[in-house]
Amino acid sequence: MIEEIGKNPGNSIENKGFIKTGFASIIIPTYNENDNIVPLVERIHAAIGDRPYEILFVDDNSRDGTADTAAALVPKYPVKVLIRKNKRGLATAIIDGLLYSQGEYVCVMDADLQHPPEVLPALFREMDNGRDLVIASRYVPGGGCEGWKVSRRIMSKGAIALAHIFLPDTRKYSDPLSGFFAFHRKVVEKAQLNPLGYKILLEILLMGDHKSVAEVPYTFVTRTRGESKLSAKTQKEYLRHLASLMHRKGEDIRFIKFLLVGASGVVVNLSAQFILKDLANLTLPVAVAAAIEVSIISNFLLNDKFTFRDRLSGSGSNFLSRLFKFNGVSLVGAGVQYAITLFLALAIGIYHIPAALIGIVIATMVNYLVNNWWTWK
Ligand SMILES: Nc1nc2c(ncn2[C@@H]2O[C@H](COP(=O)(O)OP(=O)(O)OP(=O)(O)O)[C@@H](O)[C@H]2O)c(=O)[nH]1
Ligand SMILES: [Mg+2]
Repeated sequence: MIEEIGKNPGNSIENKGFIKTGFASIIIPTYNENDNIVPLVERIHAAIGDRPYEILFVDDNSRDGTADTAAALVPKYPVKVLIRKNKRGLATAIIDGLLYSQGEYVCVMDADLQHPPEVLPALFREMDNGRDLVIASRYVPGGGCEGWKVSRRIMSKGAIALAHIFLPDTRKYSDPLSGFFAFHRKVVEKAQLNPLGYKILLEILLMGDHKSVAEVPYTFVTRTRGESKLSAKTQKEYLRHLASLMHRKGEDIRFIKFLLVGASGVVVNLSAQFILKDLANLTLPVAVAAAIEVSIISNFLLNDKFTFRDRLSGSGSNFLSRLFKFNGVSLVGAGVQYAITLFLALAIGIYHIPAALIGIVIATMVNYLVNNWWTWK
């Protein structure tokens, strides 16, 4: 009744059995959730209606009897219990659940009733309407978080903002970090999933193959039984997961390209200044200003053709509007560099060369982030 599962090297999702059409597999990771199991299964059963389904608990060897409580429900409900003896984390528990599940449709939710099972019909309705991934979202109109302190709200919104900034493909979704979602199995069939920590949806959104995604609102309610497993480690894992996804999506290479273009701009700037001042005999103020503009335009053209080429379709903006935006951002960047350099040198007393270097680094980051977010959105 309880199946012990070993290590899954490479996070394989090649299924162990026969896939049933129209069938829903609800995968629930558990760690010390004993008191939540019975009400959770009863509420899922009541909410799901006529749809054939199974519930897979993937338990990381809880010490409070979670697996036994779940196994005791097997005679009455379509429940499977998988145990992993060495605790290996939430996201990989979902992957292991996938491996042993049989449904064409897969739903992921927490065990602690913070994800109300009564939302399941809305998720499956969207799936029936042809969506291949449906997110239960806290941040679309009608959704919310019950009883969260300001600090938890800031953490949640901050984590989403990081994803939106550094992984631009997530910008379409208001809750890419939700732990409650449903998807068609084909979305992940060929995906190379390598998640870390909690945010399996982020991994599926970025590495899966989906064409139509919907968000339906829900309210994340307060946990009434059991304890939260969120910790500082979870937050660090999230940052490492972000970095790993940035690498796999080529976002780190994009930043390196932007730096290379910036370096080429220095050469263009100095060459143009030499030509305009020494060969064309313009006055110095005119030559300096014109050379700066020439390098901004050259940087723009290179970034447009090289760094952000993949963003040109569907960005909604035309060439001239991107050029104006890039010009504006470059001038703001120069202002940032100017202000930081003077502040560090005059107010803090740092020698002006390292002060300028810090100014350049910060201004480059600002330029990159704003252009990434706005010019080539
Ligand atoms: N298998 C497995 N499940 C886990 C692990 N850590 C957490 N879970 C389960 O994942 C779900 C979410 O964990 P929670 O601690 O509730 O995290 P949260 O909902 O983001 O945080 P809270 O609002 O504080 O409860 C629950 O069903 C947990 O039992 C783990 O290491 N392994
Ligand atoms: Mg929880």
